[in-house]
Amino acid sequence: MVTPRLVLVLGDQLTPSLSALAAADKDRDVVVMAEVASETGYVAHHPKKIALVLAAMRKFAAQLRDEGWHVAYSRLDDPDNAGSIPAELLRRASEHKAQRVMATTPGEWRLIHALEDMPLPVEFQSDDRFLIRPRAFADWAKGRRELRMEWFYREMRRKTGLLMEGDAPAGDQWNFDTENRKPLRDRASAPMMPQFEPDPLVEEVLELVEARFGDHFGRLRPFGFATDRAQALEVLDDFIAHRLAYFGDYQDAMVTGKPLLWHSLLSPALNLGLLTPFEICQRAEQAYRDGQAPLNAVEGFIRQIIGWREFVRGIYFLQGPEYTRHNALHHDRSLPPLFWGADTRMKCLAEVVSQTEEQAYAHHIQRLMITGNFALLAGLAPAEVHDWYLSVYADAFEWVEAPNTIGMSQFADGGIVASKPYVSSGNYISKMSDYCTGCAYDVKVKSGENACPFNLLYWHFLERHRARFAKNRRMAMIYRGWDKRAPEDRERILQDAEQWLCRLEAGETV
Ligand code: FAD
Ligand code: DLZ
Ligand code: SF4
Repeated sequence: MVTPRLVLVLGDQLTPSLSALAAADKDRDVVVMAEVASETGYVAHHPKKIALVLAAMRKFAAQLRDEGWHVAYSRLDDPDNAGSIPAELLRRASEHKAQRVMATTPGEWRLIHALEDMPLPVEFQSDDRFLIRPRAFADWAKGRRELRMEWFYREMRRKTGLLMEGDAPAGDQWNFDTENRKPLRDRASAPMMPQFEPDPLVEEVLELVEARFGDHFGRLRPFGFATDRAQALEVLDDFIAHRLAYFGDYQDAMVTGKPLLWHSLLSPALNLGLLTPFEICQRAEQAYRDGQAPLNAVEGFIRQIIGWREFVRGIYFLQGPEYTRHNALHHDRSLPPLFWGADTRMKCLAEVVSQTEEQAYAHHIQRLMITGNFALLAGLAPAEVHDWYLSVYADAFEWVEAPNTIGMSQFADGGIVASKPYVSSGNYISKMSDYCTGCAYDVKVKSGENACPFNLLYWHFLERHRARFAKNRRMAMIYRGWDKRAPEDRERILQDAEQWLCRLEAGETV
């Protein structure tokens, strides 16, 4: 008799064409899926995120069984649950007399190492749900002085043929960002988030999560995420029909009480594997070819997926497991309680944090230019900022979260992902959002009690990192402008910033 092999399917590997499944034999092998404390507990995940992953895992296991697979599924509250992925594999191995494990390489070094350290041999299959493999990314990166997303993206356009007319980009331009990024003044027109009523399976998971993780930051109910492929396809259809056309125009806009605007909300389903990146991009391209959406929107959207998403994954694997510990700017201030919902007078932060608490979702500019911008300006410890982003968003998996946080947002990698830090004063926030209306601070005031903290901290940041950034080609002009201001003005702003940071550290409501 041939011994079975175990086929590991992780919570973010819910794709029928997964490489480990493709290499397995339905009649011989046992699929192992496990809800385990080590995965639900490596950070204090938002309850909505845990519910999303567990519900989608249960539905996917049922689908595999319907397709004839033998699935050994462990629920979190099974009395025999061994508590971690390796321990569950060992338990299943002895139960089924299996001697080998087949796995699609996990998206996190922590789990890769845990599998490598197991006393059972593990055969890794590369994760071909992505458009480029880590080794091919390393070849692309080799010998380059700087790794810039834009050059990588052009290669990916050529490789996939997306939005190409022969050898040339559609519209004779690779990137249409200059036509994008308009502020939104008409709140009423912003679409609502697509939501799904929990079915009995989801409801059972919600009850489990409520009982075990009810004390984590984040509201579990109402829960409306897509938890299976059919629902994920509905989100995609809805996006293509109603939001894609304006995606470019309002990509950077932020509006109180409107979390989604014209964004797709596809990252949770995409990162779990319910949808594949290529099928999403093909649908977007088709909408352009059919005249349903303009090129600036479709190009901007496809760039996020075949450009940024693939690029950051390449960086994660290229940089290795130490990447999350980088702290190039030596920032060490603790994450203040306002990140966990404590009162703040800053309306922009209050809005994004409370939206995050409710939805486990914030769009890119909210993450980058509100919470991320503040964390960077205030000198918060990048490792704590990384843990926060990894826990509070439903789409957060380390391969994508870490390069965005450590690299793009916190510049803690010293410029591997971003060529300059993403920092701004309140002026940008005021231009792109309606947050400043009704804020206790005044965005137009540059110093003193009422001054917007982003105005104070922006110059404090630039001054304390002058040695690093003054020579940066893209920042030299900002320093020149600052240096031309009256010395007493500069001194006042820096002192006010210092005082404000002291109040933040003292735990005052700022
Ligand atoms: P849309 O705006 O509709 O974009 C479409 C798709 O493009 C997204 O679904 C996503 O798959 C992809 N995409 C867009 N921007 C990026 C990017 N910078 N990196 C990778 N993919 C991108 N994204 C995650 O998927 N998981 C994370 O944990 C995550 N953490 C982030 C942390 C920080 C500090 C920042 C600044 C960004 C982070 N992002 C992360 C990127 C981005 O914010 C989210 O992908 C996006 O907000 C998801 O919402 P959406 O699906 O509506 O995106
Ligand atoms: C995020 C997550 C959670 C909350 N729970 C589980 C789980 O119980 N079982 C599982 O297989 N996967 C889970 N995941 C997803 C993993 O953490 C994810 O596979 C790794 O972070 C690699 O990307
Ligand atoms: Fe944020 Fe400053 Fe605007 Fe207040 S005034 S919402 S702190 S940018």
